[in-house]
Amino acid sequence: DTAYKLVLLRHGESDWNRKGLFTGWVDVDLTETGETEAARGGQLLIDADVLPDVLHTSLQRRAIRTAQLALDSADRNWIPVRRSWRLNERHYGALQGKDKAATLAEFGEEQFMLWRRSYDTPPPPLADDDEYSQVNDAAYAGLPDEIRPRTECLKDVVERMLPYWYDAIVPDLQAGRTTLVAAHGNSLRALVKHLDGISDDAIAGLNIPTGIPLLYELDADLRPVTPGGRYLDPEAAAAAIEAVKNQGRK
Ligand code: DG2
Repeated sequence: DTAYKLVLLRHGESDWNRKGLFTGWVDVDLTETGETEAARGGQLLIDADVLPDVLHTSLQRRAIRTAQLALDSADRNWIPVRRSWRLNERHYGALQGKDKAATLAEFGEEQFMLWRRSYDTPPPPLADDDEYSQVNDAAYAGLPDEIRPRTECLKDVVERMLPYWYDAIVPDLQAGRTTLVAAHGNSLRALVKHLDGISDDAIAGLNIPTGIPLLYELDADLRPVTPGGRYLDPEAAAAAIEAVKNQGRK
């Protein structure tokens, strides 16, 4: 039996998704395509009659703006919002700002996929003086230096995301609120891994498309009623998942 409704939404296409660059914590904006995807995401919420009562986002503009555009088209601009660095994209370390295709060509398939999809191999750390470092970003000024990431693997993301899940999101669900989480490819992979109990190996094969709401109906124990949830546009999701999988390849 469904007790709770949770909607996961990866931001729409970003400038760097379009350009094929590793993004991570770099605060890039949406493309026009991304804006359209986001607004359509809101329409899909209306069509499925899944209207969010509360929103959680990362601190990154591509997720924040996607949620705004989706809620605007769903006529739910007014719902309360909480944001946390714990929903940020995985910090991509020294890969931030690098071209995915060029990285694949330089390091080869195995290393490339190890960095993109292995559970516990982080890319090399990003230097604090790198132009794509966030160490001096005002958004993270409140974070103690020792927990401010310089690189992360998915395991690191699971570990920093779960406290926010339990402390901030679960209480909203338990209060009966339909809860929208607007975040990123890898921070949502971390959450889906937890929800569906996916193994460290199998999570490598899971990809999240941009801009298509993924509805999880959860039972009273917060277990998915349908494993994997349900994309509100399954056909578009299937095509977009293939595109994410093949990033960096011509
Ligand atoms: C992408 C994910 O994150 O890239 O950081 O480049 O969801 O914020 O666009 P997002 C990035 P992959 O791990 O799929 O290469």
